[in-house]
Amino acid sequence: MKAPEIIRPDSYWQKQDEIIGKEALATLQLEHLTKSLRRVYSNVPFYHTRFDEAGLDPENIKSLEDIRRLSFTTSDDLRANYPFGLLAVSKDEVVRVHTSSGTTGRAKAICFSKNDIECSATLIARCLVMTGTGKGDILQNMMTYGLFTGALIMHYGAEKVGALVIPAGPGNTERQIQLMRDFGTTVIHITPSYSLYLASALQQKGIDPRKDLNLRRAYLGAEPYSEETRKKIEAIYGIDVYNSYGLTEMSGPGVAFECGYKNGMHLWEDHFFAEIIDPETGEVLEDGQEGELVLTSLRREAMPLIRYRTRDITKIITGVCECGRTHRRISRILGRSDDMFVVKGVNVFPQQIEQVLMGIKGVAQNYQILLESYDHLTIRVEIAKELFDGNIEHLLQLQTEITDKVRADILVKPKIELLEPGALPVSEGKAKRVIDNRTM
Ligand code: DLL
Repeated sequence: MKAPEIIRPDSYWQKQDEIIGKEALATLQLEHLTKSLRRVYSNVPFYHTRFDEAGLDPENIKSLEDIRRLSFTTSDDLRANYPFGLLAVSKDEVVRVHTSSGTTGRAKAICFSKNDIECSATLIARCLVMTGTGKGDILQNMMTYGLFTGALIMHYGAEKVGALVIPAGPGNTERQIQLMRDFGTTVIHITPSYSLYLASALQQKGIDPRKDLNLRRAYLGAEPYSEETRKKIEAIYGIDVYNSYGLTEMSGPGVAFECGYKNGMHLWEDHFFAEIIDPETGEVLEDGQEGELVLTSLRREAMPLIRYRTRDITKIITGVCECGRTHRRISRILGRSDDMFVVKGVNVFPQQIEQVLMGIKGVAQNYQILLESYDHLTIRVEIAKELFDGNIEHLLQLQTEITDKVRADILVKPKIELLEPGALPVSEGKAKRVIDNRTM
């Protein structure tokens, strides 16, 4: 595979504040933050009370750090105010709603004004230009169209840069392959888990994506995945894979995105103010320290959120990126603090296990983590078809290799079950990797 193209910010995108000095950025952030705080103070009773409780006057904001006096907004606050409780504009200014259901409980509804849609499409356009997608590209959008932001927000941004968008949605793998061949798809937007499944479907049909398709790059996001998974997908398809991060609460995809250097995701700080906190104490951490990402939307109109706890664990990468963009980068998301599980007293993120599995030769595309008790962990792993050739020695060796490598990484010895490809359920949207059957 040839080295990815490095796209430097050009003058058009500089106008969009893609490249901006530290001080100019801080000034811009403060200006937008002040506007946002004034809007929510006047229009959202929930925030009005919060400001009063903290003794904070939005007319008197002197620095970005002043918002540290406010307590965090959580997903419970969104649920409690469902559907319109946090609206900062009148209802007739709202042109769209997206929801995010999370793992438990009521949905969280996020409203968009016309300008919110325009801003999110512009941010996606910035991400696409940064990674080389534009006029002449054919982008097959395999994310779910509907209440989920994944497909629609990307769709609007991709049209903005002049790409031809195929609104395929996920699933119906036969048809996906047909579309890719008929239209000569050059870019796919897809979840990591579905891209792995699609790879095995292509293999089964004897299609070599490197020779038989026209693909050049993929945008993968909406769920955590490891660097090993990226490498695996890049090798199978012969393409560049870029990590894309976002959440409905901040308008969906386009919050942070990798450039050609693929070394962390540029978080668009002219639209979002980022803090990393200790998830236990809420204390704000220094750049480089790992913790939970907290975001404040600086330019959303319909439903700006102040100090929103994303639950995503990451860190700010220190230093400036070689591409020249000044927006700070966040590292690959390690996992959600609520995905973390404890086995034998050890904290484990599913992604740590994925990282180990995807680096082992013979391991195929799908796996599942089964929790039956608090001191025991079973991992079901699909392995390459050829390994089921009747040679039990090979299987035992692979089982031992997986057991040892996982234990070395997470410090807990797992039980490994080897399965044929296709044995585990396939997800078209976000994958459910952990089955937790434990009772308290
Ligand atoms: O997943 C938005 C999105 C769509 C992002 C398509 C990228 C591509 P939600 O359904 O609200 O929105 O889920 C947001 O998904 O808080 C993370 O936990 C997780 N997530 C999103 N992108 C990544 C990523 C969309 N690149 C939640 N790596 C977030 C890891 C991710 N986790």
